[in-house]
Amino acid sequence: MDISLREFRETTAVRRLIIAVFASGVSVVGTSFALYGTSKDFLVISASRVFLDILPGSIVASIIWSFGDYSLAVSLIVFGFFGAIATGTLGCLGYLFGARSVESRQPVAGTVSSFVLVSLAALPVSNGFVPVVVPAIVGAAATVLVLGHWHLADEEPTDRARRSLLKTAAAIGGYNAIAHVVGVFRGHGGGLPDTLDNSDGEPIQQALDDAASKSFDIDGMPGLAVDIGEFYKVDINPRPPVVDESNWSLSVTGKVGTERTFDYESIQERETINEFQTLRCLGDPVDGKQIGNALWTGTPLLDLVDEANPNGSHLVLRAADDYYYSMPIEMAEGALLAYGMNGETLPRAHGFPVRALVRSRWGKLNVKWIEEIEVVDEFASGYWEERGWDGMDTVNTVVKLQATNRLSNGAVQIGGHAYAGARGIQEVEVSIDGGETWDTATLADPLEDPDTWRQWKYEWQPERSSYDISLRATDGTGETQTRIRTDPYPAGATGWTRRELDVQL
Ligand SMILES: Nc1nc2c(c(=O)[nH]1)N[C@H]1C(S)=C(S)[C@@H](COP(=O)(O)O)O[C@H]1N2
Ligand SMILES: [Mo]
Repeated sequence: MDISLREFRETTAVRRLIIAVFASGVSVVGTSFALYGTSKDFLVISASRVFLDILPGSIVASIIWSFGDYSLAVSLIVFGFFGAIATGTLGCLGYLFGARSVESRQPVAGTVSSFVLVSLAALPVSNGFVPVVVPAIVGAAATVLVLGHWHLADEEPTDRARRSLLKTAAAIGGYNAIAHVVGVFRGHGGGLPDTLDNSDGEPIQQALDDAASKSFDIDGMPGLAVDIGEFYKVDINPRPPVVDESNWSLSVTGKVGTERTFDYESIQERETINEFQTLRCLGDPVDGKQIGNALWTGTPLLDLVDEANPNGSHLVLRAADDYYYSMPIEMAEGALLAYGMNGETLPRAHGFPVRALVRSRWGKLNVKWIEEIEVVDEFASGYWEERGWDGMDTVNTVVKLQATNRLSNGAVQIGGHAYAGARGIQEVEVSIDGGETWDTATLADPLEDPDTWRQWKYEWQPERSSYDISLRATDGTGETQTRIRTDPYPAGATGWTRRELDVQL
């Protein structure tokens, strides 16, 4: 009798502890989410960043590059779940430790100690002290609400005690549900202003129409201008930072005669350039999909720098998510500060309010959510360079095989885009017999802007049921791609594109 009563008390105690761990941890994470949305101050975001930073660069890259739109949400939930368990466990341990080390006022001592332990543990993975304070206070409050009557577990639990525990748990759950909704709302950042001035929208429409008319009509293949929804994204965070354009500004700092600051409106009032530019990620394999081309609306980047009278040799572009890249000033020749994409306000995922676009280089230099351009004396590295990547050169030549179709006349049709930065594409060659013989593909008319990809297609009547396809391009300088295949890490993928194609005869 005595033993079973003790067991009963112990299971109640364990249950209460589990509820307390969840209530405490979820309240920390939920409060942080409600306060900061998916900005870098959100503990789950800052912790995931610290976590990614201790992994080797190539692994970080593959994690980041495999974050599709859905895995982004999933990764947040997974990180959030484990974060809640960890902080909840610490919060409860802190409480018990505090409560047991004093004779009276145990709930007060427990709460304080819970707060202190959670704050200390969260500090190394948070973006400063401020983002920790309120979540840790709320977490400690949830902990004392559940554990505050801990001694109840030493007595026979009454129905009243059980009911009040359930009520407390429900209230904390309700609070966190609301916090979650607030966080989701903040994370989306609301709608974007319709700021792209379309009064001289003619050139934008003309350019998009021109791209559409030059594009081959091939099933399943993107046009020369990729739709915003289809455009690849690479982001070091699971969610893009939400930047409020009315508080945003871009400053030119460092080795300058006079520091300059530009707000969103003043950037748009400057000389306007509408220009296609292709982006390709340094981590994109030969057969990968991290490439796209869009019409960007913006203003020349170096004009802003010039107005500050620079007297250094390099620039460091810095962003709201602490991403940065430095480069020699000459490399930014022709670079844009873009606020429009395919005739729309630059989407948050692609850098709203303003991003940099640097010609002919790997995608990583096109700093999104840019906030500062610092003039310095020497190369000052960049986010991926710090992680072992090495790709400040112009892009490697690549051929993408993006569509394989069967036409109504029985022919096999293949097509895609080839890209070599501003070198341009002179020729794409196709081999359907594993590289024995080569034929030239048909090229679509090029876009007029320098750093853009080119469309190719090739058709033949099949006689076998299997084809070993190889593709290689020759850039505008007459250089044909090397056959040697290398991985993207560290300096960008090289080699010909190959694909086995089975055909129904
Ligand atoms: N601020 C910031 N800029 C950034 C990145 C980032 O994570 N943060 N990713 C870079 C990388 S690696 C690439 S390939 C391009 C991708 O641009 P997109 O997402 O618009 O396609 O943005 C670059 N600019
Ligand atoms: Mo990239």
